[in-house]
Amino acid sequence: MENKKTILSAIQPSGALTIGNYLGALKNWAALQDEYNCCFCVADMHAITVRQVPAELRKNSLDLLALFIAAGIDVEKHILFIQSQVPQHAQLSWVLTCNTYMGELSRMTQFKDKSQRYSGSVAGENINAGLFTYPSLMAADILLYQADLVPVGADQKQHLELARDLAVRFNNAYSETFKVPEPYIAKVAARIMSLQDPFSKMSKSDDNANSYILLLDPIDTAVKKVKRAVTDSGAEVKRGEGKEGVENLMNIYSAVTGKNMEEIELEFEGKGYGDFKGTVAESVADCLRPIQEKYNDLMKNKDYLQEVYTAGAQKAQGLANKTLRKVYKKVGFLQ
Ligand code: ATP
Ligand code: LTN
Repeated sequence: MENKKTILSAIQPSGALTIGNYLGALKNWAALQDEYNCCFCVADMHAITVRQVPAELRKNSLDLLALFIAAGIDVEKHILFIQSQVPQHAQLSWVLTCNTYMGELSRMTQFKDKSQRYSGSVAGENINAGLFTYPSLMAADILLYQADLVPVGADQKQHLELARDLAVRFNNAYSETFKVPEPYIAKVAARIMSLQDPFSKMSKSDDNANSYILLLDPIDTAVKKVKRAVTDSGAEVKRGEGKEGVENLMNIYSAVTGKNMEEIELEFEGKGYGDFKGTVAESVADCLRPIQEKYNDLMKNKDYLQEVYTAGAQKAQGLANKTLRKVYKKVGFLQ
């Protein structure tokens, strides 16, 4: 690989991706490809921290792989792989788990949120140890590749801080082994909010399908969802208190078109919400169309997708094994 810095990121195949995942993650990552060596991972091992239907997990994993490619990730130049096909993730994760404190994991807001959300539901019977130790596996994902930068949405910052703490802790205890990764949180579209409740994040696991736009939603469905988005009783396309719904649509429009918020306010001066929503809906449709076309093409050629993930796993294993060997030696495992 060329002497560029390395970035690593991952998405869980735990459901269909939203436009929030795309604008907050995939799209920004695709833009980093010229500058960095990239490793992108379909985090299927993270996904089983919540019980999955096996056939759906398989479908979601392949869909996600195809969407990475449809979003513009160049699989010739970079490494795109499926986590469970690179056993070093599970292997390093165990060593890191043995260096992670219970207190650190207990403070993770995602664990607190998810265990609360699932208690009382069917999934509540499965608040498992994996959901708790999830951040140690995520740290393994990152540290195996000696990543310099980890692009994630703002919601993952706490997990990344733990990965940094673990790297430093291990280096201090056993001598320099891991690079200490930096978070890379894009300012644009770092948080796309629910279309029905602009105070909560747009999330693919929301019960209300009108709250999110899926990357693979039929175009007319996506358009309808924008038009049904909550705004406020005013009429001005502006940011400000009480205008969170409008601001969220402005944010989506900005991420899709590249226009900044001031330009958007000017563009819609004197126009009502009807016009505004129509334009945003159109821009969303323009954003989704090429991705869906590419995705549909890729899904017609499953052999190609299989070649991509097989080659990806091989390349990833090569890098990951170097780090794992060092770690195993340092902790005292016989060679
Ligand atoms: P869930 O809602 O089921 O917890 P999710 O939609 O948050 O899942 P993840 O797999 O956790 O999806 O996230 C994948 C990537 O997309 C992460 O980098 C995350 O920060 C980013 N992301 C997720 N939702 C949004 C959002 N609403 N706006 C911007 N970025 C997002
Ligand atoms: N936990 C992340 C997904 C994830 C990840 C990673 C992100 C798993 N491993 C490594 C960055 C680096 C999420 O839920 N968004």
